[in-house]
Amino acid sequence: MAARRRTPAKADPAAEHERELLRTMLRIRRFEEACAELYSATKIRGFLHLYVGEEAVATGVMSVLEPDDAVVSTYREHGHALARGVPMDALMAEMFGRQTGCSRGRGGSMHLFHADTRFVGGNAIVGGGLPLAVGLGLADHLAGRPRVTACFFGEGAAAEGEFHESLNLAALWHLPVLFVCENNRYAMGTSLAHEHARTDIALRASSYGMAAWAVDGMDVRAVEESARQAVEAIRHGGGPHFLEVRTYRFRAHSMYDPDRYRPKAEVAEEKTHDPVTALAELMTSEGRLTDRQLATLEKEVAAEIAAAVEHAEQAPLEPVEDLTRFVHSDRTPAEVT
Ligand SMILES: Cc1ncc(C[n+]2csc(CCOP(=O)(O)OP(=O)(O)O)c2C)c(N)n1
Repeated sequence: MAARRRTPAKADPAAEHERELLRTMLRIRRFEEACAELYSATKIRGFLHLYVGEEAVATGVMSVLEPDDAVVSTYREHGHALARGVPMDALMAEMFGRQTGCSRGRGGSMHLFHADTRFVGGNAIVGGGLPLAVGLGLADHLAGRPRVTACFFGEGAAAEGEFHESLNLAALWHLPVLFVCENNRYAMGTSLAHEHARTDIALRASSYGMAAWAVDGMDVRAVEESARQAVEAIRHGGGPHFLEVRTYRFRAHSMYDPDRYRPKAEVAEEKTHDPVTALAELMTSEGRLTDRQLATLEKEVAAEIAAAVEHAEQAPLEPVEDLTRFVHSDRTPAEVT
């Protein structure tokens, strides 16, 4: 990061808010880096899809949601869960497959779930979350609840039938759903232009008659502003909205992927637009973040991650005799919603 100005930041709410955005992005970045290391150490097993480079998307969108809103996610979801407020201890324990994990160790990285924050879950099926979001939106619409469901998915999902069915019904029934397409330009090893006849995803969404636009996903303030506009409109009866958030993943698709399909120069160039560094540098240059504040932030995040790893290491596995528990819910639909 560039040399920092030494002027102390004044106490002002806007600066305070930006520091919280920075904290959220740093928590995601450092959590993901820790997961990569723990995966190499075989502490975390199974599939692991990291969100490094895309932090501004989850951070900007979650920032404008209310506690009663719902979030539907993908298999690249640690960042969504952290930004939504799922406790880090419960996330790391889930990575380790432990009983204190947010899905009791039964879901792992791709199936995080947390009822308290209405984090309705990750989904291993590309596009699988979109119909769920439409269902949640329909339930809220019919019950007259002023809630929004935010649905995250990659641009790869826009090539799936579920994408079109979901957008069509959401528009037809005027449902309170915010569709957030995280366009990182690659669906595994397949680039946008190899997969889509039209690469303008927002334009495609707008053909269903909903407001849809593209936003720079490396700029958390731009993402937040777009999400705020969209969510306010949805809450005031504006029907579904669609954000195509243009971003880039800095790491491979998953820990199994040798990442041979992207030119190294392209990856290097995209890394110069790092959303975390960009916000820190901007705040510093505008006098809203000091060296000391940034160092403290990093220290606090590192301590939180160390505590989460310690918690996960110590937490028990589910006993085998509990294997069939929770297979069927004993809660009524009214209790669940
Ligand atoms: C229905 C379905 N088809 C294929 C796959 C295999 N698959 C897993 S991830 C992925 C790429 C999806 O890319 P995108 O939606 O752009 O999200 P990203 O991984 O870039 O975040 C594919 C094809 C799957 N999980 N589900």
